[in-house]
Amino acid sequence: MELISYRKLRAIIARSDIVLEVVDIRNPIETRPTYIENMVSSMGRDLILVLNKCDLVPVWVSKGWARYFRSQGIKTVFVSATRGYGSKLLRRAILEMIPSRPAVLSVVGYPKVGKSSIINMLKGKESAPTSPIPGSTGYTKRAQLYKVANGIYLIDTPGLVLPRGDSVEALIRRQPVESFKDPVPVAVKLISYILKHVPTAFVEAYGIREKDPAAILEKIALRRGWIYKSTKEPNIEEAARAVIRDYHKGKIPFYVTPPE
Ligand SMILES: Nc1nc2c(ncn2[C@@H]2O[C@H](COP(=O)(O)OP(=O)(O)OP(=O)(O)O)[C@@H](O)[C@H]2O)c(=O)[nH]1
Ligand SMILES: [Mg+2]
Repeated sequence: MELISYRKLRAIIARSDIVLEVVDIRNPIETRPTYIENMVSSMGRDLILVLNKCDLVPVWVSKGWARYFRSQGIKTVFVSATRGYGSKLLRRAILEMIPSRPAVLSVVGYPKVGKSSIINMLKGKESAPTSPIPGSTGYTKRAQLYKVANGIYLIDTPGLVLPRGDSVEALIRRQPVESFKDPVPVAVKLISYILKHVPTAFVEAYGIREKDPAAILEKIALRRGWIYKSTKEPNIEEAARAVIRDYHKGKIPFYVTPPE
């Protein structure tokens, strides 16, 4: 899976008047590449933080996160790129900030936060290819320029390299679901993480009341008839991949609560 190199990223930011930093509003802290903010300000560029996928969280969560980032002095807008919510506000924020036309903005963020979808929303047309899970057909492989309005150009970019270490978001966004040697420990970690924040998530998503991640995976496998032929045991690896995919697709209710 191709991500953007540090060198290319710097070159793109150098070309941009404004950088749109996109994060997944379900988990803004873990999907926020803070080093971009430092890079952008050290290069004298302006930044707008775009909290995307707000259709997946309650309104008070979106408002709480927006307040949190604004209180840190960051220009922040929350949107749903696929539903078009917040598109006017984002457009207005861009128009207020651009020095003159033509203006070039780059859209950066970790894989699958919805960078290409935001370009499509602003353009009002499906122009930039998108995809539901990391590395699947339609993910962004190289930087590309799109005209979204008269004299306003946006550069779509591949996902940023994720931090080393094993934060849940880094684990699941770093590589395609199919390429995990063993998806089970990753899914177990993801399930525990989701349950910690939304205890009813798996009841709501799958009608499964179990609280133990391994038991949840077994239930999903049995229910879908995923059984290892040799041992007749539930195929929890397949279930693990399904849970990771469903998380990417927003099928599992999940959000981190904003600080008071
Ligand atoms: N529910 C919901 N899904 C969204 C939203 N924005 C994007 N998506 C979905 O999230 C997935 C990823 O969107 P992309 O636009 O491909 O994300 P990206 O950041 O360009 O991904 P890469 O190019 O792989 O880094 C797609 O399945 C989109 O339909 C949103 O506001 N709400
Ligand atoms: Mg993309």
